[in-house]
Amino acid sequence: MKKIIFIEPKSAHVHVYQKVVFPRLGSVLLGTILKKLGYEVKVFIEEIGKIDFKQVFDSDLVGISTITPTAPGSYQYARMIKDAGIPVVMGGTHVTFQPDEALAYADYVVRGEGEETIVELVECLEKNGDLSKIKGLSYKDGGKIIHNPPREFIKNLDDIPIPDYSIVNDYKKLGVISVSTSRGCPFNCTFCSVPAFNGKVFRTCSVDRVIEEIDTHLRNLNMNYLFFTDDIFNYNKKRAKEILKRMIENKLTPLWGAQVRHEASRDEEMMELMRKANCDRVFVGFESINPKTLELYNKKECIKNIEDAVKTLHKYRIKVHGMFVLGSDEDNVETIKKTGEFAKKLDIDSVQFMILTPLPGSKFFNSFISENKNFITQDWGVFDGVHAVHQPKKITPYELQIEVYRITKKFYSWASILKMVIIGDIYEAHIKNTARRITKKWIKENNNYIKKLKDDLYSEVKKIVGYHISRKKKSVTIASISKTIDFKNTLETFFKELGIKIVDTKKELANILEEKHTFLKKEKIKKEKILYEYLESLKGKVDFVVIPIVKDFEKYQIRFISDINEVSKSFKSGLSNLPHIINLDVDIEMKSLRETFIKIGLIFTNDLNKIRRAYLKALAVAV
Ligand code: B12
Repeated sequence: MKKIIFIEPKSAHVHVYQKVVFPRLGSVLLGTILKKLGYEVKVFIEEIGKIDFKQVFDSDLVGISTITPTAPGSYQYARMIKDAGIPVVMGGTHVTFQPDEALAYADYVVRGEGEETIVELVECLEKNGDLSKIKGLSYKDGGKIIHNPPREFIKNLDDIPIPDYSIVNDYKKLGVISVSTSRGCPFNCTFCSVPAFNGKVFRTCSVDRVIEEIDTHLRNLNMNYLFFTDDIFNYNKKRAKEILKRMIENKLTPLWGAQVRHEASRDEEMMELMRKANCDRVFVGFESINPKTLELYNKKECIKNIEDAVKTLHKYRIKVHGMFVLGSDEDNVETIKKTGEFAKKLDIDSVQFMILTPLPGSKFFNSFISENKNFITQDWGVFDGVHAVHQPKKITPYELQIEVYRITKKFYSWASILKMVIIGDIYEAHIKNTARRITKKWIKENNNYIKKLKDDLYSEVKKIVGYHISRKKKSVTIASISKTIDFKNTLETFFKELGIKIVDTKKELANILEEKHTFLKKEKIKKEKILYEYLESLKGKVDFVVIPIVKDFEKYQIRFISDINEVSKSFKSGLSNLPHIINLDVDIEMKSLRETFIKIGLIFTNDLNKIRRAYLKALAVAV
């Protein structure tokens, strides 16, 4: 075993960071460790430049670093390289939580931190040793998948060498250099994979080590920006201040950015030091302005925290990159619109309005799986925080996608760019313009995806009427047959708000259902005749018979539903001018009620705003 190649594949889709390429540290670190052990190592970061597959196919082992949105591309490369007879090992956040899936493409999966595991694996392969001894390794033995026990977290991060970026192909193209000074996050946000991957203990390397690393990179690399990859750079305030003081003392002050929580801004000395150390901006996970969503995310933050943090950071001339995660079960179109307005009002410098995504490793993902919820797509490539991949409670995926795109486009408007030019902040104008262009490119490239979301939403219309229905049809009757749940008022309010005429046919219906037992026993022909006569009696008076379907229906009610739908189909309601049947699933737990109303509303109008207003009015009646 002599030549080892690492690959960090790129995302399949445009994302807001496309123009500021910087690697995750995984491949560089592992490559550095193996180079120190005498192996010939090369790292290809695909976002930087093309992978030289000649070198890849000439190597003895290939390591592929994977996060969820880059999994499809990673698996393709793994299969291709493995088929060429070269052993493939995968690592990184995604495969750590999906090892079985990855072993369908690769020979080995390193779960969790890879520094020690990769060394043991390489040495074991060289001497054809016993793989079962290697902690944190998953592999196949005679077709059977083996997961060795997990490896403990590395306690002292000073044991990890300073990443040698010169092993990265075209490393000179790297403008931004990542430096990791800690691992682990004591917080537990439900959408984040970090607590499960790096643990909740805040593990650090020494301040000396941090300063040595910054100094090394500044001397060896033509970097113009340093990004601290710590999940919370300021978690240990005393230590963070020590790092900043040493950076200032040693004049190691390139432009830099770091991820912090709002609490950082409460410490004016910290602010002062960050200013003096030439901090360009902080990346802050504000996540939401909806208190209920912040609670759902377990974010331990309130809106005032966000406002105060932005004001203080700006006071110290530190820019703010605000990261928001939209689309929780407590979010609706209004909260999304308000988030966009909030970010503009607070004059946040740059933003990422991301869409809540069930990422493997996150609590949200685990609850999704345990509650048997369905993803909208199985394509990990769109689990990138920019595509709607799940169905929240209070907004349809199509609306979520469109509204997030709208506030992003609005935030990075020409006016916002012009404002930067007028105040002479060309750097910021450039960032906003780049984001505007990426957003434009994204919408163009993802037209089909959005069309699919729209089709899903309009699918009900097609399912119900099967063909385009004239919007002239404007009257319904509500065949409410449930003895326990009266949904009539809610529905009537909804349809009235949409300007739909409601015809009362309670009496006709009651007549049919009165003799429920006989209805059950009656021969098919007789029953069809009764139901046909009922629909016939509504001809010209009613365009749709809306039947609210609730879970606790008795047998005869279920039979009634299937029979009347049968009759309606067999007499092709549309053609025979008999009223159409609309089966309306009334999910009292409100899991998908909103989606049902939106879909029904779309039968009568394309105006989603109007349907939303009607739904909210109807809801007020229901609760
Ligand atoms: C830097 C960073 C970025 C950068 C660079 C991203 C890039 N080049 O892909 C930027 C800001 C651009 C970014 C963007 C995004 N990111 Co990001 N990012 C990070 C961050 C903060 C640090 C990564 C890092 O260097 N870690 C430190 C090193 C040491 O860890 P590592 O790279 O994982 O490597 C270790 C192990 O994983 C393993 N390993 C890794 N690779 C390999 C390969 C082999 C062969 C082996 C054996 C082992 C191995 O061993 C390594 C050493 O222990 C992590 C959070 C974190 N704490 O890791 C999030 C993180 C990776 N990002 C994440 C996400 C979701 C995104 C986005 C999709 C959404 C967003 N947040 O905007 C985008 C889009 C990125 C894309 N490519 O599509 C998630 C991924 C979760 C998942 N299930 O995949 C993370 C974990 C954050 C989170 N909150 O969950 N990100």
